[in-house]
Amino acid sequence: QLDVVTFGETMVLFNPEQMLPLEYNHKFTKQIGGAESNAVIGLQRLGHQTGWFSKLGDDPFGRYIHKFIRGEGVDTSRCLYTDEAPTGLFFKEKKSPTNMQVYYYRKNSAASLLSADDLDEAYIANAKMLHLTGITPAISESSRQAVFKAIEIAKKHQVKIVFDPNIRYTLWEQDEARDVLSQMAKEADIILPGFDEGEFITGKSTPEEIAECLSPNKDKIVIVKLGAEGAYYQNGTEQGYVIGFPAQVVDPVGAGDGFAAGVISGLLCNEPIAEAVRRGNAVGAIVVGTNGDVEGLPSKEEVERMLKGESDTRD
Ligand code: KDG
Repeated sequence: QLDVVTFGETMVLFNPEQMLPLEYNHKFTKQIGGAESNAVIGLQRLGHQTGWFSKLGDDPFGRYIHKFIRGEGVDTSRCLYTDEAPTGLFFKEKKSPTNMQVYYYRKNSAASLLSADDLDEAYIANAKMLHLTGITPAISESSRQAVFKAIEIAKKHQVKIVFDPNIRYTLWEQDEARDVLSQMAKEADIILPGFDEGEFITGKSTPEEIAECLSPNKDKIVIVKLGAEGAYYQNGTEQGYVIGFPAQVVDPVGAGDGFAAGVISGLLCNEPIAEAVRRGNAVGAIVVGTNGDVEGLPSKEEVERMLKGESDTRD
């Protein structure tokens, strides 16, 4: 049995070697990034069994992504290929340490052809948790349908749904995004919004109000990420703040996926919620120290050292 199954678009990332405007950058490092695969690669490194699938282009970039993720130990047996569209790409642009932007080349990509018919019900039914992000419903109508079909399957088989909004404002209209993300949040058991995302979805302006609005009956776990400050959590019986770890930020992209991996890992190990959130904070703080979306995801031992305050063992 897999602990966590996820699906969604993973792209080849071209990461510039120099801190320059993109048009003046001549050298790039080829890496990968995708919120869903980032999260399960993180979980795999923390010792869990996970599965990821997507529709990849039948091209060298598709094969590169597949091999990379499989190489991390993630089960990719349900991964599909198409020759009807190419694998999506994205580029980062770092003009200065605090000025970072992302350029997507993913419109009509292979992953956007993913549809509800591509889901293997038994595969999802057999997992403990289904991890979904708000990126998948934004990339195409058919992948949005796949998301809602997956939710139906998870509900039918009592698979817990973890929802990380991961809002990408460049991919869809705001009203449409709010509507779809609210529907996903209603169906989820565990919701992991960033503070701004929680504000966007609920219209509320404090972590407490956001959590209350997303789970008025307190039947869900809601964890509102507060960046460097840490996070606020609410479940059926407890709520509170967990302070973050000091971090040296080299590349903030992927921090939220690392946080999700840490929290889910803690919950899978039946840790008290505040401990699981602390684990999420630790993974997030470690991930931002590495230039890439997945390369810095830590091993279990590395996280334990951070949790014990042995920060000198870093780098
Ligand atoms: O959360 C990190 C992701 O943003 C990145 O890896 C790429 O999936 C991606 C996206 O849609 O931006």
